[in-house]
Amino acid sequence: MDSPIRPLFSKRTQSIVWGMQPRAVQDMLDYDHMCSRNTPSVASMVYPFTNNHKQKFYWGHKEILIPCYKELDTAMKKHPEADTLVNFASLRSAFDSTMETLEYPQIRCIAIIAEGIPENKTKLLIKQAQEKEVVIIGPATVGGIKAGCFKIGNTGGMLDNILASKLYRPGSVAYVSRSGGMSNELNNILARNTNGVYEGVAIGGDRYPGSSFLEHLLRYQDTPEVQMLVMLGEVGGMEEYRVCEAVRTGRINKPLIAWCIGTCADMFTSDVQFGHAGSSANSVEESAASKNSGLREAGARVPKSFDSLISVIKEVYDELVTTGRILPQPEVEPPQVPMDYSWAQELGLIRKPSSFMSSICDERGDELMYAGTPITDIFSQDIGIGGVLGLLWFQRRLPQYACKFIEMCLIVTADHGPAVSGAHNTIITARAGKDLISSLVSGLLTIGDRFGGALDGAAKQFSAAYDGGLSPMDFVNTTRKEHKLIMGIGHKVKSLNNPDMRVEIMKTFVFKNFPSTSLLSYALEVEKITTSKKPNLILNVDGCIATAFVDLLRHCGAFTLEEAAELIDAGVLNGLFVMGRSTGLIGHYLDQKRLKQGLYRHPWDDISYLTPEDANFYKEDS
Ligand code: Q5B
Repeated sequence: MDSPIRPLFSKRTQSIVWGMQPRAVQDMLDYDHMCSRNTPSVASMVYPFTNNHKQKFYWGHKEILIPCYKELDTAMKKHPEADTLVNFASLRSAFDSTMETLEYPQIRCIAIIAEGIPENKTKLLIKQAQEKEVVIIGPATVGGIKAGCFKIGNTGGMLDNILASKLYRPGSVAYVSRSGGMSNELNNILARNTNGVYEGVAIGGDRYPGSSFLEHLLRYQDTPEVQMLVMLGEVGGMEEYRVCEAVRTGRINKPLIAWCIGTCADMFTSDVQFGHAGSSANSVEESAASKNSGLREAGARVPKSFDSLISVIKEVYDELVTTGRILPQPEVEPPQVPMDYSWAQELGLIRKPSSFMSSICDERGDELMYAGTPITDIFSQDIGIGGVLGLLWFQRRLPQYACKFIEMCLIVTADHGPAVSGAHNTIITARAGKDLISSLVSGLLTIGDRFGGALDGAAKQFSAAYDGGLSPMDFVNTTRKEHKLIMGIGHKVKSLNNPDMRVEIMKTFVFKNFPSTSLLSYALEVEKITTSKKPNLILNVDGCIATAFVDLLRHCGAFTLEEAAELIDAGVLNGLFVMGRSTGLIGHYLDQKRLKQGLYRHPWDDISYLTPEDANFYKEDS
């Protein structure tokens, strides 16, 4: 008599995983924990596109490091105890990596997950594996599972499924199927109607599977703990007839429940190709109906339809229990595997206060959203940069004239020549060899009460005066008495005689389009008084934009008066100048680079070098 076929897996089986598959490795380790294994079933990983390193995984509640090697050879030498290879290589590299693996005698089983490996290459693999007495599971498979011992990759699905199918401890039923999906179905059926799965293998959906139904059934036949066999065949191929022969001759004498899927193919007038590459009948013998008849005649228990498969399984199992061949064991709860935080959160089982809150932009979904508006709408509705600013700064869809006004603000503040504080700093920084961001920031840092950053102050001062009922004259007098400057008034070079065209353009637009211009009009009354004292004390670009913007916030209908006040308090108006002027400052940086300007040094003749005594004189004088 032949010696019995050795089991493929045990509780000590260790594997090498080919491919960067951290999720599958974690699944295998979680399964190990559930099965109370002492050693991880993954000894190492191999990934040619990396350097040798270690990766962190959970081992129950603890964390462990699993090595990942660039070369298969290193993995084999470092882990001589590993006898299984779980090959996640793509269809392009699965052949080469499997062939390479077959060179190592320590390997007894290779699971090939990839789908689409050319059939001629699979045939070569099979030939080589047979010569080396290596069992190949796959290609085009999820793999297999030996309950309580070892699981290949993603077999069995998620942990709750494995738990529900009681795959953490052995039952008495071993099965072989083609598809991973049907294996899951069998895991479930067997857990509900028998004492569960002992081992299950999905040989894969290709026309030439690396191992056959018969090979696995013979191993189950020779495994004393297995009392009952299940085979789920398919339309296509002749493999199932080899099983018929083994049943007929008595090589298989344990009860075998068998069903070939695809009987519906007979209802079609033409040949049908089902989902798997191998699931199409090229002759009557290859049809599911013919194979089911053959199996029935040989002595297998074949249901009338897939629907009655469950009742036949139950019937056979009950017979085995009644005759004492199977002694159902009391159930023992498996150790709990902690749930991953992200999964628990997705299931709504846990909650935690978030560290951040954000309400203007959401990039998580299919489409980027600005304040709830998808980016495609922003373009299809052509809301422009003014509209985008409205969404991101105010969370509002602003009326068109408001969007236009914002764009005009950005245009008029974009630049005002190289002499102003911001541009000057940017230029000096660029010439000192610094990068764009440093040069830009250096320019931006000059923006404040005196230069470009008078908008917020102007908005607050003018609003307070206007809302407090001060006449323009009283306002000017009060600020003078308080020794305060009026923000938004005055310019270094612009004056009544040299009007600032930017201000003229803005005023014209505002008076034409805004529903109310009360604060801007008030500011212009103030300007009449200040310019009567000095012609350069005009309502400057900051003051014009600021007062017009308050009018906009208060009267465009998108904000309450409180919201408008809150926005002004938050400093939104200086943001307009910052955003606009960034354009010019970047321009100055690029200009300096283009002009290849060297390090700047200020000329001595432009600096008054004072003695400390002179300085004190100035101090006392002021
Ligand atoms: N006096 C802008 O000063 C400037 C007065 C005032 C009452 C005032 C000054 C000022 C408020 C801040 C402001 C934005 C520093 C300006 C901008 C962007 C820019 C820049 C560009 C661009 C100009 C002379 C006399 C004194 C003062 C009195 C001056 N301002 N009184 N309220 N606001 N304004 N900043 O010419 O009696 O002789 O002692 O601080 O709005 O930054 O292009 O350059 O796009 O880049 O140096 O347009 O007005 O005048 O300080 O020597 O004062 O006028 O009290 O009176 P000046 P000062 P007195 S737009």
